[in-house]
Amino acid sequence: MSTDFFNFIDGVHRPGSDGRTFENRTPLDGTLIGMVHEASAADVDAAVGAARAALAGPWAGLTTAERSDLLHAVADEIDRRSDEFLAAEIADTGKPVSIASHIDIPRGAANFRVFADVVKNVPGEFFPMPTPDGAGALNYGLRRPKGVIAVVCPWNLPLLLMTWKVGPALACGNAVVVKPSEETPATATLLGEVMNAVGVPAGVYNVVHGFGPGSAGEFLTTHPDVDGITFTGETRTGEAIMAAASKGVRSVSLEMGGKNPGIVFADADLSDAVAGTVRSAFANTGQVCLGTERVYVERPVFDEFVERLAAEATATTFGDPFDPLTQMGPLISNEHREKVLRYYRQAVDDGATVVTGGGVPDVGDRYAKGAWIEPTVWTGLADDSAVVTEEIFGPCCHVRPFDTEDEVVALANDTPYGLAATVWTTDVGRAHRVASRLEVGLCWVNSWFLRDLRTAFGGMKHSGIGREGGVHSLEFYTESTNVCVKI
Ligand code: NAD
Ligand code: 6OD
Repeated sequence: MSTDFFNFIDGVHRPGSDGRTFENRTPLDGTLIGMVHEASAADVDAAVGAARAALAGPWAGLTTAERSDLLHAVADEIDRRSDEFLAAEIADTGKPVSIASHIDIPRGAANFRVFADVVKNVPGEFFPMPTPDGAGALNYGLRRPKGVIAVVCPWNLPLLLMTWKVGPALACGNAVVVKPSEETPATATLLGEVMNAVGVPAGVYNVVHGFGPGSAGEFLTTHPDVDGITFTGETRTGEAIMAAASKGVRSVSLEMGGKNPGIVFADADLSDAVAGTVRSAFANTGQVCLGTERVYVERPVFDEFVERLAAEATATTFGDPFDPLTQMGPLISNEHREKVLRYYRQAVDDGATVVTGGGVPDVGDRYAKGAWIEPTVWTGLADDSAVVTEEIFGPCCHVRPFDTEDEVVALANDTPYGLAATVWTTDVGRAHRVASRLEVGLCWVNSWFLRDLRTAFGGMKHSGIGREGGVHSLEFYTESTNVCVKI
């Protein structure tokens, strides 16, 4: 059965005004899921107009507590319809239920709950008189919603990453226009039904479908009535969006690519380090911006680590996404698989030892047309090989030995990216010392993807601009006014 994926504008699911559609196929086996209705420039204009009008309507009249209650209702409704969200996400991405039911869908709900609570508990800024130089004045800060927020999303964790932005945006009183990835239109569309069901006013949440340049992505990010653009995706796309945002001086929040290091010291609990690296390199078929594609292992445990990591990778189970024992789904598309396989070939050309993987698994006739790929471990590449320096976004990592702490910090930082790192050690002093020297926005010690949604999330260097999470999200989703009262 095929489904239509409509735009969601002013509380109504609608086809595109010029009748254009494109196919949505599942990467599991290439079957058609349904047709996506592409938004025209006029549709994007209508969505932005609906968002602007909502800011002047009943939405603006809600107290923070009332808005917070509505967002809790959104979260509860996602939970109530979690089977539908699960089915939609699995069809779009092919990811196994073991991931989608533990990570994607529960986080979709949690992203509303956390920010609904955060905005009720933000302390305001207040400086009593006198000022430090003796003036008779008291100062306090006001915060107001930024306005119409464009939310441009990738395909790897569609509901999770969209709601990570929509949750705080709405909690702060903004209205949003979401542009989901063309690869994963389903859960953003379904969320429109949830918004209507719980009574979020029309126009507060809008969805426009389409592509980037010459399509909904460009129409939205160049629209003059958008006040801020929050984007997650590739660094090159972020650069284009930043350029678009400069016209009209709109602010941007950018969460982009990474080439994240994992560092394993010889004193680490090796079982934990192996299990953690299996997750950080291969979870979601390696399509996680925080994933580890470069692993540095202290020489005394290098051979054992590589052997144990490769054994885990070789034992990976593929297949039916609804089987709870399936560990790995396909990549998002055959086109993306071709890109990842180019790196697999490049590794061989550059002289890598392919410890395991390197190709396409046999998943049987049922899934023969899907975008399946083997988890892959390499050793022996030069530090300047493209495989070691460029983001691949597949289930693969290069493992390299190191001898000293200074050496590994220099290797880890030798990248234009600065998103995340993972350090495995039982030496507490070393853990803190190394974490403080790594040029990343997020550093995990003896864990990976352990998330507290109140903390600052984002990257430095080419990995992004700004931080989201907890009160940090308020920096982007609100404007502040300082009131100075002369006494
Ligand atoms: P992408 O940049 O190709 O696309 C992301 C979104 O931008 C899509 O909705 C796309 O249609 C839209 N888009 C593309 N060109 C545009 C343009 N010129 N103007 C406006 N919109 C445009 O990214 P992707 O392939 O969907 O996702 C994978 C990338 O995302 C990887 O690089 C990954 O590291 C990154 N990512 C980063 C984070 C993070 O939090 N830092 C999280 C997830 C993914
Ligand atoms: O956990 C999050 O909040 C988050 N933004 C995760 C990003 C994962 C990237 O693929």
